Amino acid sequence: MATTLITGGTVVSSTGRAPADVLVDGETIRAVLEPGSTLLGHDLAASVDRVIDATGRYVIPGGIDAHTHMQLPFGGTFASDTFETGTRAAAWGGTTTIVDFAVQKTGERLQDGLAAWHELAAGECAVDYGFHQIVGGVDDDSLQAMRGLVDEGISSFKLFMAYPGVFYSDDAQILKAMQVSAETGLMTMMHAENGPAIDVIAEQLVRQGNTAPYFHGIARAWQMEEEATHRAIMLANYTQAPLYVVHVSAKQAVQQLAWARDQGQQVFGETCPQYLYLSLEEQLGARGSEWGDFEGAKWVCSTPLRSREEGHQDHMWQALRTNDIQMVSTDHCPFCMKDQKELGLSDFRAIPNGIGSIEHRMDLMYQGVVTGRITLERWVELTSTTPARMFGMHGRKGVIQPGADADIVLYDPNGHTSIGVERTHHMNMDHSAWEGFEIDGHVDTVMARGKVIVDDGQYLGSKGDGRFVKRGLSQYLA
Ligand code: DUC
Ligand code: ZN
Ligand code: ZN
Repeated sequence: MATTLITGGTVVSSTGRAPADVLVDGETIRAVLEPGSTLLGHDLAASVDRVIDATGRYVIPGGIDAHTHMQLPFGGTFASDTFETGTRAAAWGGTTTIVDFAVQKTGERLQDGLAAWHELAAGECAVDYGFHQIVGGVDDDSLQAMRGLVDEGISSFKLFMAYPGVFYSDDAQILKAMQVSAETGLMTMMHAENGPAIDVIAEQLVRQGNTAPYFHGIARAWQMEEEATHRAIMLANYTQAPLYVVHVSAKQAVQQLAWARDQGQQVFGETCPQYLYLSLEEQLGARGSEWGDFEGAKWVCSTPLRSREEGHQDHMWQALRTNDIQMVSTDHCPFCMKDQKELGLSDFRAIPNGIGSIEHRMDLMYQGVVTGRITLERWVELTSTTPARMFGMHGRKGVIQPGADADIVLYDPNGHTSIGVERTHHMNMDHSAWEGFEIDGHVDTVMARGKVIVDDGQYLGSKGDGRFVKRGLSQYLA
């Protein structure tokens, strides 16, 4: 097995930073050494197969994006990134593990949905991948099948309180699924929005002629997220299920999570870069020369972008600092404007919901370090260490320590990244939701299980490098 010494860099973990050399042996990390250490010999550099000079760079554990939707069937079409294109874009952006959502549609057997997802991903991925299970039809069969998920290496499942007729579960179904969650240790992941009420509001808006993307944000009011978050918390409280609320965007929903955590409940929250940077006014309400007021369709996702005037974005950054929100994923669910978002030209309800961000999460969150919103260590914690721990991969992923997979990113704080479709863009989309964003840092080198797959602006990996990760139960639970 080839050995590599990464020398001269600053190793950053969730708890600190220090100059250190990292010795990689094959696919794993063998040692983290003080510079100049003779513990493993007097001239280690001369005895390894390759030396990587990391001078001036941060050496961090590869990013873990625990919320992606490759090829998701949604809104009459499919998310435009395949496992091949989406994971390659992830690699370019310093993400070395994803956790995607296997889909059980209503009326389908859960095991069949999972098998289909394995088939889509196997041999296609540039980086390692795991699955959560979407349970789109809670019934006796699927409740039984859920009990077998942990043995399959799938320790979490997602329910939807939104999208009636598609993925929606009612309270009775949620209660039953949460009872299985409490019994097995499976993490319940919740899309917390009151879907039936949202559908009524949306219908009324469209009837009044309010059909533009902006009204997607109006229909999915923060009250619908707060209420659903509270309901999910109470059902979890009753059943004693561990609860992880996905893509939190409303400050009132954060307050619900903080309240439940203060009561000692095992409740967690995730937000996404779009809820930290983008807004109802600036993006959903955008007008462009090509698309007019349909420009906002680029940012139609659910939960929706929120009003900056109401202060949701600032509150979300604060929640990241105070640990009221524990981690940042992307909810990567890309759709092109042409032929996909366009489906909703005359009615925002028909715009496929989703934004593509998998390539930019590490950079966008690093910019939070530059602007003083979070510390360097918190950046690593939010984007890698906590996702690993939350979803049963800690020790193997999310840390630079002996025995862990050698998933390592060299990040240059003196580099620069200009985001845009004509510049850094490897996602399979005809636009970027992040066009024009400037980042004061750069992903220089990406190593995935010991193989350098991105270096100095070149992609060196190949499809099939990524393997399925069998996950254990959450290591965040008491
Ligand atoms: N939200 C999105 O924006 N897209 C896919 C599913 C979801 O919950
Ligand atoms: Zn969702
Ligand atoms: Zn999602």
